[in-house]
Amino acid sequence: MNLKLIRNFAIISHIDHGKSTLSDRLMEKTKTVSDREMMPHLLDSMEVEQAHGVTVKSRTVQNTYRANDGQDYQLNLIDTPGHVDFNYEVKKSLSAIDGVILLVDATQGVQAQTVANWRLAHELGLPILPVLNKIDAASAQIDESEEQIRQLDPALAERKIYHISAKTGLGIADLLEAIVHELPAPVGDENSPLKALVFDSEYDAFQGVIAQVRVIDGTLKKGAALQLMANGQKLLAKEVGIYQPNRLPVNELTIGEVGYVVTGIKDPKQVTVGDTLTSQNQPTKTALPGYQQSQPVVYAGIYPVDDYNALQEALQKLALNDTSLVLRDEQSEAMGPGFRAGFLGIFHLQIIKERLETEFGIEVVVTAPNVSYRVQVAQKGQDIQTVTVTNPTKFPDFDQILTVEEPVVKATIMTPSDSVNQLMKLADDYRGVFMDMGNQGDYVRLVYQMPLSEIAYDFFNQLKSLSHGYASFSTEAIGYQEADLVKVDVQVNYAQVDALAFVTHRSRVAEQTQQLVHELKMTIPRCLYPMPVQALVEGRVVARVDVPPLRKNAAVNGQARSISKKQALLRRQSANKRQAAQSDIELPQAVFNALLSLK
Ligand SMILES: Nc1nc2c(ncn2[C@@H]2O[C@H](COP(=O)(O)OP(=O)(O)OP(=O)(O)O)[C@@H](O)[C@H]2O)c(=O)[nH]1
Ligand SMILES: [Mg+2]
Repeated sequence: MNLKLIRNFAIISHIDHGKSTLSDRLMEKTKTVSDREMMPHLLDSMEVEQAHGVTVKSRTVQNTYRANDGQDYQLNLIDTPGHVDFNYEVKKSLSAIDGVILLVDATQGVQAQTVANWRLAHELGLPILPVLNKIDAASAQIDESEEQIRQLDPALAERKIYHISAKTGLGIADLLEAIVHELPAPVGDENSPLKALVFDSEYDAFQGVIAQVRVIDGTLKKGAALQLMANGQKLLAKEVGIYQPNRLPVNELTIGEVGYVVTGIKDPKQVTVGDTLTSQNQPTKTALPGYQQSQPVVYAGIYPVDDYNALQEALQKLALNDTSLVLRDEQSEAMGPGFRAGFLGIFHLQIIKERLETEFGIEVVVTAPNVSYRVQVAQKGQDIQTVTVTNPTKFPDFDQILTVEEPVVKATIMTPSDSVNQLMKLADDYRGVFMDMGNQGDYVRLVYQMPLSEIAYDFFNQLKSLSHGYASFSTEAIGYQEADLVKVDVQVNYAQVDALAFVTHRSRVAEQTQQLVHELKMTIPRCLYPMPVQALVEGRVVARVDVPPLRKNAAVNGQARSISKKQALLRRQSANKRQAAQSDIELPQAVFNALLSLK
């Protein structure tokens, strides 16, 4: 393929600004997909994506476009996710392309993830094609949105901003010409040894690991003997192909092209995303720089409801497909063997749980998520140590703790001016410290310093509901800060349940523990005897309720009995109790959901 006729680009934007709908139109106009096969959000093929109406994975599609100059261009597009929890997907995609379409919803204007994704592309020096979408909508504010785009990137000041409606197809023909003329062709050396970037991968039950690649130099031929440079893993290119958007085998991928290789490797751990693929006989000298591992934001325990091995296998395959998922083995007294997993946010956690269920048919219990803490501990006769804690059960004993630090972020909220007061109150409620405020077009920009643990859970939902969906929000880590945090232990029937422990701010303890024990009263499966549920902080019980028994308590049911009979009953009951304290308590997911709903 002539390099000059190839365009590799990604579509980036804030969530819901219409990337997947635009991809639909581009595939339709270039006849990559027939009318019969076409359906809205064709690239959001995962069940979880359809259920939530959001893109979770980047998808690559090769289209052929006959331009007005009469030539056939190969347009490799990547549709990326807009949700902040899947930002790592955007980062990976950007390393495989030569330019981006920056899509802005004209009814919303520039939003937090527009800025964040623009910055990613800008830092890589990628050419940017600005496009305004949804101009068919009655509430479209075309001039204001254009102004915001020009403010965001002064380099776009003189450039034409394309106006489209991804829904009706308006302006798509012009956009296709703009892609050909305004975005650059790839560069590379055809005669150099093969160098290809593995920018994503997936697991196929029959074919093993399938690597998504972008050929940088040389040619990738079917049947070639290849090797991965990071671990020296050798492989045979059993099949090479392109996405249209389903896999379509071809004989070779030439420089600048984007496609896939069936590696035949069965162990998902052998292939890392960001690695360089080269030829065994004639390897390239230098590897590509690879990716930085993403840093998890929240952690949670994942435990199988029945089969541990099936869960382990499924998680390894998922981690191959989603490299921002970080896994470690974990053993819980209450739940048995399982995993400690790190996620980029709560939505990410929810999606992984749902993918385990829909794609692998595995039911799991997920514990309440937490952030990581830095704890200074002093033990008798030992030096002061700082430990990082990502699991509340590993939180040091309170009498050894000197200080506890939690991660804090700089949170930037963009909101229409009529919601400012409510959002400032919201930020206060979530322990936010006001830093700055300013205007950006019609929007007000609020900057707060906030503990990560406060915003990781339902802050985003609250923000959306208070601003009727208009406010947006982005964060930037700024380090750790000391806070008065304590660990809350939970005992059910006098037995400590490690998987229910959590860490919280001391000022929240009274309210949260009351709420928790009452939630647990409703969710813990009942037994034949009353079971106390208690929350403890620093060894003291701070809240307690009894889970009522399935049958009546004979000793207190108001019947007239002799006192000695009552005493005999009570003795028997307390003997039951002691026996029960050692017995297993079943913990369904509902019990952990009670922890999640704490305010
Ligand atoms: N009126 C109008 N609605 C549009 C247009 N383009 C997209 N939409 C709607 O906007 C919503 C979001 O569109 P998507 O294509 O899923 O947005 P996205 O950017 O892919 O979203 P994420 O992948 O989750 O970030 C859908 O309900 C679309 O029907 C448009 O041009 N006009
Ligand atoms: Mg999408």
